[in-house]
Amino acid sequence: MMITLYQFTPAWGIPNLGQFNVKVETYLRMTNLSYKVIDTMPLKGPKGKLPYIEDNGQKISDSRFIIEYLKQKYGDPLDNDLSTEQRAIMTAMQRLLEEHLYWIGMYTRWQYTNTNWQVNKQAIFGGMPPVIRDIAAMVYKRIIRKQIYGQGTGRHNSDEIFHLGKIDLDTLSAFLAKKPYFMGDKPTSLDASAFGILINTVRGPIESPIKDYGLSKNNLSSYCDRMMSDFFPELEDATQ
Ligand SMILES: N[C@@H](CCC(=O)N[C@@H](CS)C(=O)NCC(=O)O)C(=O)O
Repeated sequence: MMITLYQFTPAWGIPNLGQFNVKVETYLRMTNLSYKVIDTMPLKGPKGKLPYIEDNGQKISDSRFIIEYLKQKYGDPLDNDLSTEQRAIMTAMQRLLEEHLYWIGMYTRWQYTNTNWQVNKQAIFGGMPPVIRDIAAMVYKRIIRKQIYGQGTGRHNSDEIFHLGKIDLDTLSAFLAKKPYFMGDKPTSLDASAFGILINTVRGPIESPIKDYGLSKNNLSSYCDRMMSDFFPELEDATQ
């Protein structure tokens, strides 16, 4: 039986507007696992978030548990020869990407400018009938803004938020340095996570100082191109 990946309908010429959806789909492609995709919305998921997968009748939610499951069930060709120290660095980097830089992206989309909000709204809710779409978007916007505030990012002003985001990008750029992938010459699961967040930061139509800053980091920008041509060649032209 084939793995089913549940995620948002693709938009913006990038693999997905959901950073964690890109992460899991990239991981599936990196490990050559066969899968099919079903477009859906977060509320349908077992934990009210995307992505989730279904495999052999079992539903698994959260990209971290999904990847753990896939490693256990289908082997771990990407990370199995890494040292304990390398694994420690990967976990720390993953947390920087997924638990910090991610929220700056969320602020940028849902709160920073009305233009970004309209673009975001269209991508997420555009497939719904008009009145329902507007109500769902309004309700969801309040929920997400509360999340951004609850996490803490939403308590700062935009200059402060982007200042913190730039430190993340400096860190990622310095750590990547001249390597093709974050842990060296070969892709690892950290690249699935990094690509999910970075492609959503520097490509696509969401404009912000953090996008400009990411684009000014040549190694991060060419990293996105490299990952795109390695794992999503069918989309390569759309993002140039
Ligand atoms: N820790 C989760 C995060 C998943 C997540 O935040 N997904 C977003 C879309 S990419 C979502 O479904 N948000 C909807 C919500 O928070 O209501 C993971 O690694 O999968």
